[in-house]
Amino acid sequence: MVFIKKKICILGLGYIGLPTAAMFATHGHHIVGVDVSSRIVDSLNRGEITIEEPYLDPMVREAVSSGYLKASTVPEQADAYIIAVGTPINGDKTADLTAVIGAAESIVRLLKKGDLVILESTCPPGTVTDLLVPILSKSGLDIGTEVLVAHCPERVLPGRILLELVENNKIVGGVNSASCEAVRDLYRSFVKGEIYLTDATTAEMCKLMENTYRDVNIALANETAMICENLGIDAWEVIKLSNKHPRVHLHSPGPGVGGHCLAVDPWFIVEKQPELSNIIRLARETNDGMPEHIYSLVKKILSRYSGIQKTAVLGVTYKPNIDDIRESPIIELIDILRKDPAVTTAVFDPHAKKYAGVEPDLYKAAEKSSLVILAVNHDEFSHIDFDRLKSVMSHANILDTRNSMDEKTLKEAGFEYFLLGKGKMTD
Ligand code: SAJ
Repeated sequence: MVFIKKKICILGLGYIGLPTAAMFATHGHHIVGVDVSSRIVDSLNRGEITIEEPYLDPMVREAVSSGYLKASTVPEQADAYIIAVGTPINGDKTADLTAVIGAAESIVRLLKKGDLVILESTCPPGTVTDLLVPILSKSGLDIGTEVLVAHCPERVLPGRILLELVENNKIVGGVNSASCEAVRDLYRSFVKGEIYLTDATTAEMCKLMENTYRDVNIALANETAMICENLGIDAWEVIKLSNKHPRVHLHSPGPGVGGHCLAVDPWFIVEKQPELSNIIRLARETNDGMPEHIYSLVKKILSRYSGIQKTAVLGVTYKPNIDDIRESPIIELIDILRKDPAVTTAVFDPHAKKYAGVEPDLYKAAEKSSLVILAVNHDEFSHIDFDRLKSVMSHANILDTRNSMDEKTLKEAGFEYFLLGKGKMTD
């Protein structure tokens, strides 16, 4: 297949827009990356990136220095427009589509016959037909014949974005089959996975259901953890053995679900179908309750000592080895701990540069503490010097919320080891 090189305007240079821009640019398309933040635009034009993602840095540098990728705060006329702006959640758990509306409106005057408009941002079902198409129609062009439109949800995992952009299967939900085919041909320039064609609302719902499926399963794992704690058994053993069944795949419990995807997307379904979304809502609430549950474990462990006790939280990001702190349940946990006058809390995270108040060093954070809480299983935390750690702590207790530490090693080093989901924490 011969790929026709296009000029593509990518609106939104965040976790999805920037890697997508770099990918298209290194496959011979001319890319104008657009962001409302002049800080992001200026650093990109210098070939520098503002997010942490494996392999992204050299790819962006190559794309910028070759002249195929440039950034701007205003969109330019192009053959295709990809909207990859954020869709945050409002306080009432509805989708905030302000950035999608802004991006769509900013390209209306640029549209011409034959252009493609692709929405990658995750949106409530019906957004393309009820919101995007009416805005684009203001161009006076016929949507579906003169301008081709599709929802093409991003499905890549932070930490593996560049790999998954290429390898993952993709869903293209067009307003008609001409839109589906044109958008498929564009993504074929780098996507090696299957590309499935469907309608826009189905594509929107697929994206939301994928993350909802995971969120509901994690809620089930978290509920299992709390039940097993009360039963005095080990949830991790229950999960490991249950997963020996060929049709069972229990997920892992943890201190909650973070990130801009799982913690947000299920609400976009609840928003549209509140009366039918009971399991989805309950799963969200269960996962949102995990920081409070971890706090209750902390209190049990610390109740053995009198006076104000210090805790040290290891990790702030929403998952390991990335710098993303969006919707991180650990921030919620730290806030809960800091509201307790009987507890002081220090924090260490080698990745979370955007979180204020992080100690520069793990052992400094743990100084005079009675409990270290392993909140995120960053690779760095698998090389802790436990003898040194114990020597700086007031009481050698560790609460592992990820099942990522070796109980035997810790016990040999003189620690009391507590694990989320395992047995009764203390008598
Ligand atoms: N988590 C658990 N237990 C588990 C798995 C995850 O507590 O068994 C927690 C993690 O600690 C984290 C959260 O869930 O806080 C989400 O992490 P994740 O790795 O499951 O997913 P995300 O949010 O980084 O990326 C998801 C992915 N969706 C699916 O796997 C269905 C990704 O493919 C999507 O592209 C992305 O959302 C997105 O952008 O929507």
